[in-house]
Amino acid sequence: MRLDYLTIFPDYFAPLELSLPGKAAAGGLVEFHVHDLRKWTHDRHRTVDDTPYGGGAGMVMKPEPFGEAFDALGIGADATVVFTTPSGEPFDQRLAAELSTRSRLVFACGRYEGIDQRVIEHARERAEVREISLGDYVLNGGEVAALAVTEAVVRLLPGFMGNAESLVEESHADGLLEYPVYTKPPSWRGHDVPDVLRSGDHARVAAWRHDHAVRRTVERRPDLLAPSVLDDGSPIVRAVPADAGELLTLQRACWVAEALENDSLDIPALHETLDDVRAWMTEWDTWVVRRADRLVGAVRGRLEGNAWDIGRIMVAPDLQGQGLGRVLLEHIQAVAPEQATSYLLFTGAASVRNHRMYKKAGFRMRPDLPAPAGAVMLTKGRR
Ligand code: 6GU
Repeated sequence: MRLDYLTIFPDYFAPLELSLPGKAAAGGLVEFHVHDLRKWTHDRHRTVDDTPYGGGAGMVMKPEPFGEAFDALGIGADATVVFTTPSGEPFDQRLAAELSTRSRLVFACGRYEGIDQRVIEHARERAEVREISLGDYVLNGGEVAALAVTEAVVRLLPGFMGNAESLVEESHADGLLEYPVYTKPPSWRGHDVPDVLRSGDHARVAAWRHDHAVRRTVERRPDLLAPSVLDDGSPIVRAVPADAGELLTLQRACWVAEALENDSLDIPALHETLDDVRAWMTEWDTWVVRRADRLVGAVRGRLEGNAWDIGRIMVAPDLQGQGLGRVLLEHIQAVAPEQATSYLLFTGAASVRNHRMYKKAGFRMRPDLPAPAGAVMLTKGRR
């Protein structure tokens, strides 16, 4: 693979000589060619930018130096031109793998407010073009992004890695984050390696690793997991601030039955204001489910010490009795963070239907634990 870099800061690419990419170059697997874009300017100041048409802040990179560079480098159908820009498509392992199949990558590194759009249009007429972003934040220029893309791509080239297995096992290869890893010594500064990893029981080790990969992914990157879905396919998704109004309506509707069953109006869910709901949404991990655009179910959880405190399981009155509450309860347990060692919830002391559902789900009544007036606590250990 041949890689070219068009930049006004060629020094940024010194690291290509180092470490693994450097080794790949020395081994003949890749060729790096770094080009100072100013080489293709002709004025005394070697100008590469100018003010934007239409006005506005900042400077735009001029088209001519890029055009001349493409000509000089013979950019044609065998090349993929990569524009690194915060407005590009998100870079991920799948894209790295795709780029690793190309024979030539040409990185055009933007600085200032971006590159004149006609450069991208022109590049499309002579090569494949990808506009790529590292993520939702802004760097000063595309150079660091081009280096990151390079490292992710080059290490996937056949013959690059000594150990092909570590390519398969690493984070993202199977859609999960990697499990925690340990090496010697078995005990260090009061922290022990989990016993199962030293047991020699390969099946238990594999199960532990999978379990922890899933937990990490749930906690840090729930977007990587297939969403929990109801029988009809509606996904359970994280609540957004705009859901507050519908949550308020739903909880007022849902807790009337509780009030009647427990013969008390003294239930916070019935009295909260829109601002109260907005406030607790910032403190609780809240999930909602919609059916035909209507918010019909919700649940929330938050950590209290090592207990995952579950609450506000609500199902629209017309949809109760169909198992939706049970699915929401399963979901909120599944998304509990790694530190959670138990689940905790409370319900009205006279809410018999709730008691039945929670008992079926493995919760036990805990009359020994303090509960709000007229309510009873239930707990369940996490496996
Ligand atoms: Cl590719 N370029 C710049 N300038 N900022 C970024 C980026 C790229 N990716 C994330 N932020």
